Amino acid sequence: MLSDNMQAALNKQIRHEAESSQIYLAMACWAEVQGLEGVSQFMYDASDEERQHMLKLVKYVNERGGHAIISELNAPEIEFGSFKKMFEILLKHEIFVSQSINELVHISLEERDYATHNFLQWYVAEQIEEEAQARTILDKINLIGDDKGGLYLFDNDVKQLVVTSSVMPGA
Ligand code: OFO
Repeated sequence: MLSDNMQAALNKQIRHEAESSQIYLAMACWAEVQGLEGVSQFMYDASDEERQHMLKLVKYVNERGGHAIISELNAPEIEFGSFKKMFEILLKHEIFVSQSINELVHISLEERDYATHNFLQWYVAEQIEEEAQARTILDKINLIGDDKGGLYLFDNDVKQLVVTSSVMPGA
């Protein structure tokens, strides 16, 4: 059984994951309108993944005798100005989510809720991967600068990232 404190914190995370999904969906739309197919596909996939992260939490809360709360969400930004800016926002957002997961881990230890502590380890690992991926993409963008041909190659590169991660088991 979840403590009230643990349940409230997990429900807050459900909202963060749902908001992440909306943020990446807005980024997918912006990239699609700009004509960058690879980046847009990457963002559509990221949005789907975030929804899965949310659902995993929803199921967990309900399974542990709690009640997962589906709440209202903050509207995401819809204009990003540049790809660099967009991926900077993405990295910043992932760092925020990592901090929020850390806070949950902290609460699980305080509450001596070792089942939740164990459940959260998947999120800890996932956040490391997502932050690293965002940093790699930003490094590439910084290498390209304003070069149009580079941007085309970058889009193709990101498309490959999508293909690789959907082929990788458990990714
Ligand atoms: Fe849910 O992993 Fe990113 O935010």
